[in-house]
Amino acid sequence: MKSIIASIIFLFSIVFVNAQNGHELWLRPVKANPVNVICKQNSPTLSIAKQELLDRWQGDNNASVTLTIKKDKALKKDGFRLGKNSVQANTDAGILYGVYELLRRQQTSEPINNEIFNPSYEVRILDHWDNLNGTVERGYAGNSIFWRKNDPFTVTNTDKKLWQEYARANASIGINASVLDNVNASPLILSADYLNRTKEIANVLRPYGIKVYLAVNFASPSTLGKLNTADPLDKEVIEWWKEKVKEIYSLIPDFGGFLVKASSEGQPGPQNYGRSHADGANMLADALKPYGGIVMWRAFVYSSNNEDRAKQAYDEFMPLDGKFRDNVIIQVKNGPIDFQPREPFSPLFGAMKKTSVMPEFQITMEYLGHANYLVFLSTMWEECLKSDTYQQGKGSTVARCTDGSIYPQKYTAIAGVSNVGLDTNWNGHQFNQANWYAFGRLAWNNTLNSEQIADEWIKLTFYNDSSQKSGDKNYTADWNKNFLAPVKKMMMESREAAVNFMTPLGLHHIMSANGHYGPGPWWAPKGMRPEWTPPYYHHAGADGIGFDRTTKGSDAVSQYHEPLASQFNNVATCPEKYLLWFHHLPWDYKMKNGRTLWDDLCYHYEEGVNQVREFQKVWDKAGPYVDSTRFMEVQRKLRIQCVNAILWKDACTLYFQQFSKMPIPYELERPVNNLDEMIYNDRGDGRSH
Ligand code: GCV
Repeated sequence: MKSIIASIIFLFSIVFVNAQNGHELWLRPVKANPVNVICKQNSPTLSIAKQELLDRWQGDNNASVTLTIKKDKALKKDGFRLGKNSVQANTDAGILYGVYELLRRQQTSEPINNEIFNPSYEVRILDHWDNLNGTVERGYAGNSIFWRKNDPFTVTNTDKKLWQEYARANASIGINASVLDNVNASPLILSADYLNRTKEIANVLRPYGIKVYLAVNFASPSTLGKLNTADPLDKEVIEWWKEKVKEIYSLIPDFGGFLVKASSEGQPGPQNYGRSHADGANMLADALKPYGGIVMWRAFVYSSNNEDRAKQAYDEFMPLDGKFRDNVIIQVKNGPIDFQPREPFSPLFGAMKKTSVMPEFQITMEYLGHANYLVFLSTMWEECLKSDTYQQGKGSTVARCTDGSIYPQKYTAIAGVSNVGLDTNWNGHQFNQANWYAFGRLAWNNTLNSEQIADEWIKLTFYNDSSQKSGDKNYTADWNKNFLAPVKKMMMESREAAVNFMTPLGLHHIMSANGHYGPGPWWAPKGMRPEWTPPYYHHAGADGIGFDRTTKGSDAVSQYHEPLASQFNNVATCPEKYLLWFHHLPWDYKMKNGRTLWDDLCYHYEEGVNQVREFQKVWDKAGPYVDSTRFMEVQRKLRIQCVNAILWKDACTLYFQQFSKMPIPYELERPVNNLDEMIYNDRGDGRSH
């Protein structure tokens, strides 16, 4: 009987589930009920808010909805009060955010009580690593939506339509800022032609409450301006930046400011001139100050002559605490290395007490399977935001140390490295849309939990609204049970699955070089900077595996506040998820579950593969509830993920086995790939397998 019902539902789905390509993201059209919108003021932003209500209203038929702009001290700049039929805010943008919240609640059947909503961070920004030739660094969803190689300065209607769709998607989740170009910045971004195109983009984004920012190259005064130097204390250099900033604001009066990667990975910076990060950041901050602009200065720095890359950002920036202008924010990646599947939080969070600090998350999947893996990153960011730094006593979470709750920051901000490209579905993988969505939601409310975010996203992205409209309660119950629940569970487990099959127990940076995709624990060509090679991180040898960052090793543990420093330092109290991050341990070290470290490592790899296999089953069963295009796209990607998970498992277990000299537990699956072939086939991008 069950199978007959399943077949009927399946046939029904083929006929009735509309074809979808994912371009509409979480904003798929819905049939609106008639509504009367009352709003005394007018502005481009308010017009958008009104139109969204008319197009998407799911409340009572012919209800009257009031939008009111009114000074209200309980509300921050973008905040709003939400009632069943009302939105009140201090600003037009606040009204727009309130309208999107109201519509989302209607569509996901969440209650609407009279409540206040204030954003956790003032600046909620997407960093696009988009190059001016149209390529995207670490982008896996096609070329840039902003820049292109051919005919780079013509602004077409197609461009404008896409920018508008992008802006709307961002506004709907509270994102209010975009850095339009790569942090590995070309000086050309500050030339007249590119600034004019930036102005055109800003004009489209503005009504959606989005300010544009630019990543700038610190050497621009010499490379673009033809000065002899870019020394931040040089008078001519200071003048050059002032003039440049003036030019920018004459084109874009609400320009947000600069993002700077300086003295990092070969990018020029103040250190080229014997100056400090503070000298460089403050010079730019002074130029922006009269216009209300800010500088986001990145703390992503490391060199090859340090015993432990994980310590370097802290070592370099802590002595500068308190030396930055109040319109400088130090942008810190979630972990001390570089967007790995799992890292402990960066010790800079909460430690810099007299300087504004903002978290930087990576939405694009550089180290997490590009656009091929299903990994819901919200759980990773939640883990970071909720980590307790103990810097001001218990409860000093990363979230509270960066959102102004603990330290009096003049500006608060959070950045996500964007995963947006020209692909029809914007993000390369249908489920990568959930990561864009989750970033926006967490930037708005850094206490949200990932399960709620997943729940919202699935409902908005996949619910078959034609059934909803027909009021088919049975369909909804069936959908909740057989689609929503298992898909949500899969998303919630997906990050742990990736950690398991890639870098369990605190391992990190053991991927194949350059492409950062497949496994490459062996990769260490002669002459290569050691901190770019996996053996620098895993330290596998006959005596064991893991990076000793205890007080007896690199002492990175001491960068954390007590009780964390002691907890991480002591192998008995160090959380096992960070074990090999902080400790170098013998292969027969006894884990809490009684297994040897070696056996447990093998079990984790196997578990990761099994989890992906389980995801395949979940998705196949979900087939009847999804349109065929998106269903097949995800199905294909899960197959790739499964093949890769097996490859990661085989590569890492066989490679490490050379040192452990212990058998892969016999109850586990045998490897199906040979180590020598995997090494031979590794071209450095892990894609050759
Ligand atoms: C934009 C890593 C990435 C680089 C990136 C860099 C950064 O090293 O591999 O592509 O450069 O981080 O965040 O600046």
